[in-house]
Order: sequence, then structure tokens, then C-alpha cells
Amino acid sequence: MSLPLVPLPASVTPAKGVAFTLTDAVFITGDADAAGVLHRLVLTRTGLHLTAAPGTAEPDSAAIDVAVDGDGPPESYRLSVDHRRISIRGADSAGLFYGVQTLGQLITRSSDGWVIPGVDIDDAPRFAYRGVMLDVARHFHDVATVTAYLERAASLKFNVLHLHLSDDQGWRLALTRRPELTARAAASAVGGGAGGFFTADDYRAIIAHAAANHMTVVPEFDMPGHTHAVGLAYPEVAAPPAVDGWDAAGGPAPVAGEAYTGMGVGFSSLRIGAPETDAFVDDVLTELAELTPGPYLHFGGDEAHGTPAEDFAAFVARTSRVIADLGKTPIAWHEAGAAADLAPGTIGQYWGLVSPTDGADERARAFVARGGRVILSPADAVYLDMKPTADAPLGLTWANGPTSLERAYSWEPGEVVSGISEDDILGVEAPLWTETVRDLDDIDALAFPRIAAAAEAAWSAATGSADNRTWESFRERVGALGPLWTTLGIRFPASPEVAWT
Ligand code: TNX
Repeated sequence: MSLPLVPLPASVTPAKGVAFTLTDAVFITGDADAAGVLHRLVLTRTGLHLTAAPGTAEPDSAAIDVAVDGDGPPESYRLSVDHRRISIRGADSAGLFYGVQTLGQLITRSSDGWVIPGVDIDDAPRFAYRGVMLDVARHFHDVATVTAYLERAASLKFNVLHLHLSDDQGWRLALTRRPELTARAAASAVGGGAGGFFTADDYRAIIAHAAANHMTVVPEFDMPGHTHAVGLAYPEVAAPPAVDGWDAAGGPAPVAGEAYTGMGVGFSSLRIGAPETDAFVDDVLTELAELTPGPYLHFGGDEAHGTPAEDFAAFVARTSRVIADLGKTPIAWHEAGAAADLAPGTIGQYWGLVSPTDGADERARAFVARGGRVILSPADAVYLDMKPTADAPLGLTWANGPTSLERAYSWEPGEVVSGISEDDILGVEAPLWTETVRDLDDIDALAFPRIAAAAEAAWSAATGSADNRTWESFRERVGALGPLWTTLGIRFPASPEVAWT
């Protein structure tokens, strides 16, 4: 069997008959940050306290040396494991961090104790943007939950945490320019839950924790649809709910000025063109830009069925320019590609199916035509909120669900949107919408193990490009990660598609 590495590295050369034995006499030398991450990972996985040695280790002692050497593409690393020495070299600090994560996956229990098999690995990511999204609006998830989830994602070499910070059910980030948003529109959630919100300090704490795990936070305020909650705080910017033909499966119809706790979509809209609305958009995005060190601001743009098409086009054109003028790169869901006048360079997030329907691919190509790039989130492959099996208690099914692990794995990013090149794809993101998701256990139950399939799509070379870049290999490799995930506290469901070891 191949080594239990997910996502699959670019190059793996096993050294037969060689193994490094991990004991608490092993030194860690080199970069202090990476040494700290490695120390904690080994302690969690094995209970062993490795010894940090500030300089170099004794010549004949067993040691793991971690260092940034500046060689190779961004985020790349090289890892070599010999009898007495392990060396990890990162092109940059992110690459070094990923080398440490790879080493963590290689630690196994044998009759000789904890061992790491001899190997030479040379690894670099396929895509620069490797994201997970967490919806903190349908159900609020606190700082501890968000940081636990981002650590899980970082261990699989994801480098973006997209936070969906507003939706019909609630507004989740306190803003000094618009204090009523969290004073009046945050204490609700799907199903009538308590809701909640992040203070600016909470948000800064998430960003700092993400940065320590080499992740960038991409915040989203979803507009002009998905904005019912805004009307509770600033009624002058909200259009009346569009409830003609309301689908009762979405629960009771929304009422202006009252919290919405159902799961329906597409009924709310901002009042496009009103000066009050423009002032609102400018305020919330200006403050979001001030609070956010990362390069991107996401402004939503999905499912704005309550907004007339012309108004929608005018709104996304203006809003994308506001973000560009704030010095950030706008991101929007693919529907925004319908606007002819989108700010050049706007990134489009494709959430259609692996085989596009209804012109979703056309919308995605429009971003590329305007100098932007595309993030791929095909809903029938990487929507982690789809049920994994028909009888799963949590999750939705609208995207051809249930979505098996095999389906989550078996798609190729280069083949979703025809007519665009590899360079036009910024990356891959796996969203987790939380209509049915209340806490970290629920997150684990839906995200795992399919998040590992998304990680491989985002990091590893194209499907079928290497012997082990196959579903058969992936299911074996992911099955061998069970003990690591268990020690990391991940309550992953034992998918029946995998032989867990
Ligand atoms: C569609 S995907 C939505 C969300 C829902 C999700 C549920 C997208 C951009 N919009 O509002 O939460 O489906 O899977």
C-alpha cells in the first residue's frame, strides 16, 4: 500500500527498509515556529515530548531539522526521512508548515514503537487558493468552533477560510459604523436558535489563529439577496420580501421586520439604487476592509431572485468597484458574472454542478473575460453540507445528493468550466452551509471524510496524472488517517466506503 498521505504529494519516493524511530530522545532543530507546530503534533499523536534544541543537535543523535531555505515554488517543501535524520525544507514558512503536516501523517505505531517510514518527498500545490467555507449565519459558530475547524482544514493544506458572515437569518459581525446590525439582527438562527455574532476582537482572534495556521480569512457579506436580517436593523435599505409563490418547504413565509428562521432562499433584496442603500454598502465594506488584512472581500451575489435583473447588474457592478476602490479584490458567486460592468479582476466562485447546467459555466467564463479568475466549488462534489448517505441525519440533498465520498473525489477541476485554462482557475473551495449544522460535532459529521477529497482536488496534480491520483488509492490513503484524526479530536463518521485502519 502507498503511504497514507492526503492530499497526495507531487513526488513520493519510498526508501525501502529504512525507518526513523520516534522517541523522546529525538531533537527538533531549526525554525522555532515550525518546531513548535511539530512538537505539538507529535505530542498529540504519540504522547512523546521531543526536545527542542536551539542550535544543531549532537552529530550522532536522532534529530528532525526544520528550516526555510527559499528554494522552489510558493508553499512547496521537501521532506526526507532516514534512519537517524529527518529534514524538512520549506520554500517559505507555509511550505515548511505543510511539510510538518505531511510528517504528521507518516507517524505510525509499530511493534518497535512510533516509527516514520524512510521516504523522500518533493511537494508543491497545484492551486494557490485552497479554501473551506463555513456559514456562521444560518447557525452561529463561535470562535472556538471556527478555530477548531480551521485547524482541521490547515492540516489538509487548505490555506483559505471563507466566512459567510451574513444571511437572511442573521448578521454575524459587529460594525461600529452600523451598530444596529448586531444589536437587532444577530439574535436569531435557523430553527429559532439563539444566534450570536463576532465582536471585532473575536474576528481579529480568528484572523490571527488562521494566520498561525497559514490560512487567509476571506469574509463575505452576502448582498443584494440573502439580506432579510439587514431589514431588521436598517429597514430603509430593505425591499419587501418577495414571497409570491412562496414554497412552504422553506417553512413559514418571511415577514418584514421579523427575524426569519426558516431555510428558504431568494426572497430578500436590498433596495437597489436608493442612496441609503449605497451608503449602507459603503459603510459595511469600508469597515470590513479595515478589519481584514487579507486581499479579498466576498460580496455574495447568489440567488438574488428577489432583485430585478437590471438592478442586480447595477448593484454588483457598483459593489465590485467599491471593493476594488478599497484596495481589495472582490469575489462573488458566479451569478454576478451576468453583470456586464463588473470591476475588472473580480473573482467568480462557481457553485454549479460538475457538469454545468443553466448557463452557470457561462457566468463563470464572464469573470475570466474581464481579467478575473475562477474558484471552483461544484456543489455535487464539494458541498460538504450535502448528506453523505441517504439515511444521514444531517445535511441537504438538492445538489444531486446524497454525495458519496467517491463522488466527492471523482471530479477534475480542469474539466468543470470549458474554455478556461489552468491559469484561469484560482483554486478550489469546499463550502459548508449550516442550515442543519449546530456545533463542531455536526461539522465533523458532514465535513469528514469528504473534506479530504476536496483537499486533494485543491492541492494535488490533475486527476489520473499519477499512479496514486485515483479513487482506489485515495480511499486506502484516507482510511489510514483514522488514527491521526482520532487523536486530533475529529469526530469523523466511519464512511462505509473506506476500510478504516
Ligand atoms: C445554495 S450555494 C446557497 C446557500 C444555501 C446552500 C445550501 C449558494 C451560493 N447559495 O444559500 O445555504 O445552497 O446547500
